[in-house]
Amino acid sequence: MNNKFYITTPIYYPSAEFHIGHCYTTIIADAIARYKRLAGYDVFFQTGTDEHGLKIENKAKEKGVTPKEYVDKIIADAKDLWEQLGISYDFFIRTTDEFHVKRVQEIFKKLYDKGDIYKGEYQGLYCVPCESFWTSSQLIDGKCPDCGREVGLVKEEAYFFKLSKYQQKLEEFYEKNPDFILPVSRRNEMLNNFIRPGLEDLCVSRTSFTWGIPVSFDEKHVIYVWIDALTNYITSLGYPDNDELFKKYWPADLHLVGKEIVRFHTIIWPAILMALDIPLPKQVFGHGWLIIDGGKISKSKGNYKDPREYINAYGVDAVRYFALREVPFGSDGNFSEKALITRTNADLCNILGNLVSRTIQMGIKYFSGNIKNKKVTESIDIDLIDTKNRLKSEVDQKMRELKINEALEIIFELLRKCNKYIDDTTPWILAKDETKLNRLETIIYNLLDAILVSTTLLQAFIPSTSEKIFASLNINKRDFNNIYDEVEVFALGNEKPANLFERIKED
Ligand code: ME8
Repeated sequence: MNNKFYITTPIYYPSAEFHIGHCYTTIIADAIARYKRLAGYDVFFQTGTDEHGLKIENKAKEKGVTPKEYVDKIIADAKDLWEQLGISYDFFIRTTDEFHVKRVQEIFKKLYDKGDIYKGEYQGLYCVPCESFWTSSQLIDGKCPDCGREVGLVKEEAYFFKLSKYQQKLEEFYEKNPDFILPVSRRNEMLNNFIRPGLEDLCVSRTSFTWGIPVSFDEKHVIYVWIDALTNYITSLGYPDNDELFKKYWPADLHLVGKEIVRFHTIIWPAILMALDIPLPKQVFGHGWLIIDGGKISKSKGNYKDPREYINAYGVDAVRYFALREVPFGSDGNFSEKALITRTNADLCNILGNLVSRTIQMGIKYFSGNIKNKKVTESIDIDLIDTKNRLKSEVDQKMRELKINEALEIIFELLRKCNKYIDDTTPWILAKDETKLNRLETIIYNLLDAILVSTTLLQAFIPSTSEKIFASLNINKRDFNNIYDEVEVFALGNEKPANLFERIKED
């Protein structure tokens, strides 16, 4: 059985410290990676940084340091952020890594030898902060459509990749692989707005800056961003000179990217791979943006806080949960501290935290922490038990469709039902009647059982909270293999559980 799963985030520009938008993609990739690991897959989860280019060269100059010194500092900071967020990446690639530099040069040479890269002259409108060339029709009011700044006319000798040659092959690939791009709307956009109108050859080298990977056979050229950056997904696996990991993990199962770089991942990247004669990734998911006050969170606009401030104030799982739950995956959504607080209070504190603490406290108070299923079942239990029994397969289905927020919604639906079940069965009244103790124990057992199944799933999304719940239940961590194994006796011990989430003041 081939049960590997290779998932990637974009490699981010370390031009400034990372913001909540970068956390968004990375948290989601992490949750998917963890989910697959719990399901028994051999997962390779990669993230990293895209370190070359004029923008970083300029930033370093401003600071009076070398580009490498400049990025090193930001990358150390990024790694600290990922650690604080519990990002379980298997590999962090830097485009300045020596192996990457060497392999990119080999790939470039391969494409050149094949005739898919040739020398020509480039002329275009260039936006320095975005490192993007634009055609005049793409400009908005004569300015860069991404950041709204001035663009300048640039003319230089350059190498080109024969993207036009792959137009038809790309169309055929899209036809045969309807799930290649998700959501479907982005697939249609790529086909109708870019591929069908015709693809132009792509400029893949520059002479206007030096902070990049030199073309090995023509050193005044540096390899321009897309061949340098996109190839990170294969150089990390050893391509082209070492095929051990490459054989094992390629093709990628899922490239997660923001919607603004879907085009690069679904047109340019597949064409490069076709030219190299290697298989295409199975899927590219283009997600929406977190927006602040109607605009994209942006390093150049500086309209954000360091994500660690949110982690310190509200806990890592509040931030993770918000990223995973708040916005339908694929759409744009609003980010604000207020929304983060509201979401944390409503779900993590009122539903999850409250349920776990009430249930465990009742278990301790009424049964000294030892709860067995006395099987005094009533009809009111059926819905709860059925929902719990269906939970895993329903969440699986949502995760297959990458409807991450809906996966969490279903888990929280069960937790909400548990809270209602407590209100409806009124354990505190049963506890006063000696003859009802077996019924009471069954109720607590059902609650603990539902919490256990939910927590097993929640590990992928909010791992540190899940760990605390396992500890309170006094049960070893489970994975999806044994998620429904029956617990004979819950032996909770006698310690009052720590509060999972404190209610945050909303003003
Ligand atoms: O594009 N909301 O790097 P980058 C959601 N180096 N996601 C956001 C976001 C927001 N407001 N802001 C950023 C690059 N992101 C290239 C990629 S890949 C071979 C090269 C996330 O630092 C989102 O995933 O600009 C987006 O695609 C990525 O960060 C862009 O990061």
